[in-house]
Order: sequence, then structure tokens, then C-alpha cells
Amino acid sequence: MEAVATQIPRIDVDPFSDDMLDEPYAMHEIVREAGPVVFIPKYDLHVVARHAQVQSVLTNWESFISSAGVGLANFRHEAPFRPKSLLLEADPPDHTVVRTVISRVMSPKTIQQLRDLFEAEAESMFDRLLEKRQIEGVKELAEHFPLKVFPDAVGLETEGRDNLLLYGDMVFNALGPRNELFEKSMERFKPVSSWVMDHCERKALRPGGLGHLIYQAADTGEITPEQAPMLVRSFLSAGVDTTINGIANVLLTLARHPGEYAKLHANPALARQTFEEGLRYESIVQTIFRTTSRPVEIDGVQIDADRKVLSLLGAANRDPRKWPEPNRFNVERNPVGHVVFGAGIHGCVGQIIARMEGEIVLRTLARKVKRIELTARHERHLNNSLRAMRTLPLELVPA
Ligand code: PQS
Repeated sequence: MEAVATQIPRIDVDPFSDDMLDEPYAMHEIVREAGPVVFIPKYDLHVVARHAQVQSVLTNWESFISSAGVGLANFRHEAPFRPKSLLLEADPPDHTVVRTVISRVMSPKTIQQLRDLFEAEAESMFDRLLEKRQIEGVKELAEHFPLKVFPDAVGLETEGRDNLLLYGDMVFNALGPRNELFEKSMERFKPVSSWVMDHCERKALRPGGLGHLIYQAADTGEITPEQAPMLVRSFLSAGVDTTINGIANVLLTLARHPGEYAKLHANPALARQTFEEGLRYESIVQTIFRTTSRPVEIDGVQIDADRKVLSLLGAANRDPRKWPEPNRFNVERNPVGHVVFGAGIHGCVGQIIARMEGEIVLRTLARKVKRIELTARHERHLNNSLRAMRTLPLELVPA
């Protein structure tokens, strides 16, 4: 008898349409429940949305490679939208060398040394915000904090930091299709692109900062002098928009769940876990792609070589096979195992600093603020791969 290939469910959906980006969860459920692998004809794309399959795609780096890009574009057939990242868009052995360097620069030991500075900034920020009570939570809180502490840590001057927002928006849009969102963000970014590259140079970086530590790895010959500015670029690409929207989303979620906020307020030691549960509940990074290096099989489904595979991280983080009551935001849940930071050799190298930022913001909030209320509807900022926010009108009620 002839072997019959397992039928792949085909779903006519555009995960990058405005409607889906604004409210993806119904689509996530359809894709996740249709099968372990689903095919989206519009983009000629295989998709995994269950936790187990997402985990296995992300950890099997030999079959699911990154060097052909981790967005929809296949760099074997299309030019990259910018010179490739040495970290994100690379495979071993090239990846291994630079990952070793940046892992050391972002190690728990280095990052711990920043903790007091981050705490002092959170302290003074909330004191200022509490005098106003009515705040615009995106600009004044979610953007303010990471745009201060992270570029400070990297060693960047203060002037012009808003350019990083235009850069991040473009980088994360570029992981999706070449739609209007991408084109517009590219237009907005172009005038500041030279600012970004100039600030990756050694002379733009304060001695002792994270950027300078990268250059020291070039001094010892561990990486080449040409690689150093490209690794600093990775800080500027991936370190700002991500944490901003992680904080913005968890603030929105807490404002919508006053009972959960009350638990955090009563016990600020829940801050770290609350941030983690917030990441699971609203995955800041929604989508990431790989490319098959060879024919592969996922749960009986055959995928040819050189095909794009999309992991729906936000769907995996609400997979009922993994999480009881997945659509419930519960600060007492143990959310360990969510995939918002990816998994495997490309798992987020900045996750220690991202978690520290989130923890410190939420712990300071919990101590100083009795209630957090939404005073008008929030507005989302649509991005092809980030779950982002434009405005978040909040009232902070002092403790
Ligand atoms: C870079 C590294 C990581 C870089 C998707 C992409 C990224 C999270 C989700 C990201 C972007 C850029 N992070 O090395 O430039």
C-alpha cells in the first residue's frame, strides 16, 4: 500500500492584516485547533501554533535555520531588509562565536550591577507620575523607563534616543510581509538610519557600558573589529521596543484585572511572576519564522526543504494543552515555559535585563500605587510582529 501523506489543514487567513494584529486570539485558536501544522495559502507558509510544536521548531536549529531570515522573507531568494544581524539571522558555527560574547556581556553578573541604577530610576519616575495621577502610560511610563535605563546601560548619549523607537518599529515590521505597515515604518526610519549606525561606533559609547564591553571583545581578538558595531546594533534593535511593549501590555492587563492588581499590591514580591504571567498572557513578540534546511516532518506532516515556517508564539502561550485556563490572567500561576523569549540556541540573550526591567517597574508600582485605572480606551499601535501600544490613559491612585 502506498503511504499517504497526512493532509495539512489549509486556513485562509492573513495573520498580518490590521484586524488580526489588533485582536489575534480568535485566529490563534482556529489555527491551533486545526492541527499540529497548518498551511496558510496566502503566504505559502506552514504554521505551528501549539506549545509543543513551537518548542520543537525553535529548539531544532539544524532543521529550522535562522540564516535565511526569521521573518517571512527568505534571504536565499530575497535581499535582506538591512545587513543581516550576526546573532538573529545566523546559524552555528558563525552564530556561536558572537553569541558567546554577547551572552557574557549580558550575563547575570554584569546585569546585576545595573540593578541599583534601575531601581533608583523607577523610584523617581513613579514619584513624579504620582504627583500627576493622570498619565499617558505609553509615553510617560512604558517608553520612559526602558529608553532611560537601557541606552544608559549600553552607554549611549541622551540626545536622539527617540530614533530608537523608529528603528525598532521598522525592524519588527520587517519580520512580516512587505505590507503598508512595513513600508510606512521604513519611510519613517530612513531619515534616522545613519544616526543609528553612527551610535554603534566605539566613539559614541561610554567606557564601561555594555557597548564598550563588546568592543573589548574585539580588542582581545575574540570577534573582529567589523563585528563589534554590528553587535551593538543588535542591542539597539532588540532591546527597546520589546521591553517598552512588555511593560505597556502588562500595565493594560493589570488595569483590566483589578483583582489581580490587588494581589500584587498586597504582595509586591509577586512582581517578577506577574511580569512573567503578563508576557505569557499578551506575548509582545507574536511571530517568528524559521526556514527548513532539509525535508522535515512535524507530527506526521512533511515539509520540504527551503520552506518558511511560522511559529505563533502568542498562540503557544495560550495553548490549553500546556496551560490550565489559558485565557485567564492569574498572577499566582507559574508561567515558566512560555515561549515569548523563544527557546534553544536563539533564546533571547537579553531576557535577564528585560525581566529585571519588568520586575523593578512592577515592584515599584505595587509599593506606591493602590489602584491603576484605565481612564479612556487604550489604542494599539499595529506592528507585524510586536503586540504594541500607542496610548494608555491611566490614573494611578497613590497607596
Ligand atoms: C535582533 C535580535 C533579535 C538583532 C524577534 C526579533 C528579535 C525578538 C523577536 C530581534 C531583533 C533584532 N527579538 O540582532 O538585530
